[in-house]
Amino acid sequence: MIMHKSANTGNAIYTLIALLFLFYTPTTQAQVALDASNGGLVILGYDTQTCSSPIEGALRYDSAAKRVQICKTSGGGCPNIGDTCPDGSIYAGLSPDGNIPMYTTPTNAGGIPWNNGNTTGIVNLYTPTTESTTGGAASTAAFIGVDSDSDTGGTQPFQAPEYCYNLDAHGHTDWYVPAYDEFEVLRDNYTTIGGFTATAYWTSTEVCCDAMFYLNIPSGDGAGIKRFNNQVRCVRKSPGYSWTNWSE
Ligand SMILES: [Ca+2]
Ligand SMILES: [Ca+2]
Repeated sequence: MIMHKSANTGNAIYTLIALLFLFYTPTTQAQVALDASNGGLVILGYDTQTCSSPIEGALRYDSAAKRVQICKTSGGGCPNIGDTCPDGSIYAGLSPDGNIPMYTTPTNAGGIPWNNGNTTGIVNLYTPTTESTTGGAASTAAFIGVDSDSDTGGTQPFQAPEYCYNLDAHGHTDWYVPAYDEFEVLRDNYTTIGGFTATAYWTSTEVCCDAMFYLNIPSGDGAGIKRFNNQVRCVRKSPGYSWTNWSE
């Protein structure tokens, strides 16, 4: 009898555990779509939901910051190359590394040396990141905080990459010097984008001989010695859609 009762108790516990699993639904991954039949679709999601054009207007709960966010276009209103976007930047075309929309400032930054203007103590990085012809953001960042003049005590800046890296314009701080292939996208439509002058522009693609590649408007290129003053035109990339805090 005692053995029999014990077996029954064990079965009851197993049944209870099974029921707990059956009714337990994790909430952190939940995605709920509510179809409002008279127009509009409301999508509710949690942290893992990706913001993209098919779900523009969707709401997401940011569980870490405990706030609701809305998926909306960040580059809307400027679909054609040369269009001025609502934030005041210019749509420049699709990036060569994945067709991501690129935006540029309406005007040049000015003539700036790549290094600190120094003729000696030239510093070269020569890494796959800085020699990339498509990864301007990473290449620009690689020069930030690095000493550009090994003959002078202390740390001297790389002026051109520092300018774009530190630029706070049109509500964005993720500007960089375009790499070779990225600047070619701008050059292909330089008259439509506007603001260019017929001269040499820095790219963030490092080349031999203590130099960075430059591209000329309207054509041509070369290896620009780092102390030269070349024009700079900062760019940034944005997929066009992002999660924005509900209150903003
Ligand atoms: Ca130094
Ligand atoms: Ca920055």
